[in-house]
Amino acid sequence: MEDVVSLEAGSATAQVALYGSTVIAWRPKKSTESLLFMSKKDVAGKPYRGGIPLVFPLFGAVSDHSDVPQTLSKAPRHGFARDRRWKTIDFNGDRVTMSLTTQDYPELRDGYPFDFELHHSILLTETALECTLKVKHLSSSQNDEMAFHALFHNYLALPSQSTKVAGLQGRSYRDKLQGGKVLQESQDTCSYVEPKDSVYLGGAPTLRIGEAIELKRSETLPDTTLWNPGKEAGDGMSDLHNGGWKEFVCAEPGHVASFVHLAKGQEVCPPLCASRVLLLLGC
Ligand code: TA6
Repeated sequence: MEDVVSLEAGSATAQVALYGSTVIAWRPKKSTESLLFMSKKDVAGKPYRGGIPLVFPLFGAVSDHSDVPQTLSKAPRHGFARDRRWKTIDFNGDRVTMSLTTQDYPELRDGYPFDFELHHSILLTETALECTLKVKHLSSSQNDEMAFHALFHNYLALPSQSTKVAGLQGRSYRDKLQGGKVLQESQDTCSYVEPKDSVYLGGAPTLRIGEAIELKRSETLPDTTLWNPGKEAGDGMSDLHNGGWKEFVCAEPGHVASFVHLAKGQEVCPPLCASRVLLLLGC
């Protein structure tokens, strides 16, 4: 069975790895390079350092949060979704849907006591990449209410280190580099001569990264994490090539400031759309 599904839409292409259902490349029309950063250093058995890893059911580590339910107390850092081989359940040239279920991985119930199905659908058009994550809490579950975080951990390739991320001015954010202190964003956020690890709270803003990428999302993904490790942390990462920290910004729409709670038989479907605004490029 192939490990990567290739999508085409006109002259646009994308690749989605079955491992983690991770989008590992996206070339909108007229792009010669992928707009997603991928580390040149691969470490076997570790989730991709790049592309669009899926974070589910926990963002960060248990110790990062004061409100972690008992059912999530054993969840690994950033959850298990990015660290399992998903199954392709539908494919049609420009779109693919992959699933991750407790039916395929019953052992997941040991650390996360629910019956659930995740469906990750990726739709490619000539100028956009739309990722939709559907979370279904199955009626057969042993627990009534399933709690989770969900986030698309986008690694966006930076054309230059002066690239700005626009759209967060005036918003409140939790600065993880200052112990989670809540601050107010005073400017369009520049990248990335300084490390940054900030969770912007609520609002589902549309962001613009540089002059080519517009990042939209649904109301069900109201929070936004911006992250770049900076030189010291970046040079210490075993799965990041030398200087790789200068080549990306992570702009991550998610529901991570609080947990989503799903009753048995319920589902939620938060789409993320990273679109390329061609008119800005005069295309
Ligand atoms: O999304 C930002 C963040 O939570 C940072 O704190 C940093 O740890 C990053 O994720 C990468 O996490 P990972 O587990 O993939 O190394």
